[in-house]
Amino acid sequence: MNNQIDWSKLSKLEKIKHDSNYLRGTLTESLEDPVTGAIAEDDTQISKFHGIYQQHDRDIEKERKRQKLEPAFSFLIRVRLPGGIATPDQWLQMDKLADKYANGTLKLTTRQAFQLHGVIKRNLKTTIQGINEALLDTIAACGDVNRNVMSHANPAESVIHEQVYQLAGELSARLTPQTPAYHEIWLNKQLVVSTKEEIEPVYGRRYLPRKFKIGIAIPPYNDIDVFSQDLGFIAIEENGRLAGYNVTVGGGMGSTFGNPDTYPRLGDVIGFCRPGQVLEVAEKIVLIQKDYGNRQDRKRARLKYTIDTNGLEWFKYELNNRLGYELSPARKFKFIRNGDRYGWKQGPNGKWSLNLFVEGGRVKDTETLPLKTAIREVAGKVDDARFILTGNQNLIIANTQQKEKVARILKKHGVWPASLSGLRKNSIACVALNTCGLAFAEAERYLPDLIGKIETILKEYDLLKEEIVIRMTGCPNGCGRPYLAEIGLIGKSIGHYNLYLGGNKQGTRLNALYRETLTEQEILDTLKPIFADFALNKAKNESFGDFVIRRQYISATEHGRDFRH
Ligand code: SRM
Ligand code: SF4
Repeated sequence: MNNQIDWSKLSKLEKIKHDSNYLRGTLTESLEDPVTGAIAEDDTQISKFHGIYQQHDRDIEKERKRQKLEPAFSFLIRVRLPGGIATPDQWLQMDKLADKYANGTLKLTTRQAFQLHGVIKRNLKTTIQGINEALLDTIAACGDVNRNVMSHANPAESVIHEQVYQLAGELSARLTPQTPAYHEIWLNKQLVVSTKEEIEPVYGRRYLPRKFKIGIAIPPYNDIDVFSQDLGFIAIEENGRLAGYNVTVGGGMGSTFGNPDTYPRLGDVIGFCRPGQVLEVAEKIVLIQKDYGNRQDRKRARLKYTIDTNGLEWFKYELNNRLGYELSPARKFKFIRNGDRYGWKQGPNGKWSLNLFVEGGRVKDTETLPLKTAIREVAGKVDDARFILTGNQNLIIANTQQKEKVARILKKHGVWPASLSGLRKNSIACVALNTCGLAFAEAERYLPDLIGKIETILKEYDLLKEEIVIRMTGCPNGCGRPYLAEIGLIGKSIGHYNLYLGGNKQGTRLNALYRETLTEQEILDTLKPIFADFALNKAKNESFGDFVIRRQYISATEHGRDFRH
């Protein structure tokens, strides 16, 4: 088999995956090497499938180089959490691990997962074992496999929400790599596998050509940005029951400056399937991508390019063929927004949920806001609560009968009630510096300040309450889904950002480049006259993203292929 593959034609990673013996690589040896804080180069690729990225502290990289030291290596650990729900015990364990082995913070990601940053090599195994003690794992949180499955935030809202959450777990289980490597390397366990074929029935030796993402939305809320997913399911409710799901394919945000062959793209709705068909539909779509995805050029390897290269009709034909039946015609649906709904809500079961804003998804204590301490106290004292990570990097303390107790604790720490502008409430910032190796500019550490400056302008025009979706990333990879924002800011170099306008509140339209390589002052000077115009001329209930298109500041982007940086 090995000698039938012409490796010279394929991306370097294909051989690394193939030769890794189902994701073992030389990770065990790398972890034992006392000479360096890093792991072997090929292992940095394999470790991703185990939810682990090697990084280094970019704030001090020049100084370390000057001192002829190796970079300050540490690791990011991403915990897989389908549908984003943790129990109080799980929250407490993650909180403890963050203090003991990581940088003392918890990052809630845009895909409803936990991240720990700054774990050094000799603590990696203990930290993974600690995560496992809380019945959580990090398998497939990263790598060329299906990633954390997203689902509409709060299952306590209705029976349908609960069904969708269950489905997220089932999809995740069906598409999780089966190799025992994770258990062997991190948990010192030997699992019995009888035949080679059994090892990876879906993925095979080389796994997928690239990462793969699935999300499920329940209209009218699109809080998982379903059109940004490789594969999306839109729950269709009829007569109070879950009739099934519309299927979307080919969404994705990543792109590269100066490479027009790469672009963000919205998923296409290709039909409808019944609840009992979802797992099969998902698996067949993953298999099409496995067989036809581009394994030469990783920049063109996502499902969106497989579809654009071969055509949507080809894709549907291929899918129907593999299923042995056709998807039914898509049903009607309507989204009204992709943001979170803050504040207290009572579910049909009488229990309460509180959606909190977590700036940049970073749970930490600062001098003015002891957020981490406050949530730890809630987790320690409110045993019936669930902790739900939203796709907007926020947190829902959910489904509790102890509303007063939660409110008292959060008030004591000044966490809730909170007075926030409509802009800040609808903000997302990716991690970027100092940990992300791909960042050209700041995002999480900078957006809060920039928003403060924009708020001063909004106040002048009495727009502070206006809900405007703003998203910033430190590079065009799109981890904060900035191409769907009404105001998107993407880092070009330290202190410089491209400004994109014209996304909408429903997450159904890509924005477009408005101005390039702006400094902070230029961003403010550019936005100010548009806000002035908006305050004066906006139609009733018109959102900022729709307004900039109507007033021709920018033309709507019709298809990802037309998107330009
Ligand atoms: Fe992402 C790579 C962080 C959601 C598109 N992403 C990275 C890495 C791992 C950098 C790297 O490869 O070395 C970042 C680690 C930074 C750090 O220090 O933590 C990183 N991505 C994140 C997170 C933590 C951003 C956040 O602030 O929440 C999100 C983790 C989600 C999770 O729990 O799994 C995160 N990344 C996304 C999303 C949004 C989503 O999935 O809904 C996208 C856009 C959607 C998509 O995939 O198209 C996204 N990340 C990327 C890409 C571009 C992929 C592409 O098709 O080109 C990269 C780079 C790559 O894969 O080569 C990337
Ligand atoms: Fe890093 Fe770019 Fe993703 Fe931000 S968008 S976390 S800078 S890869």
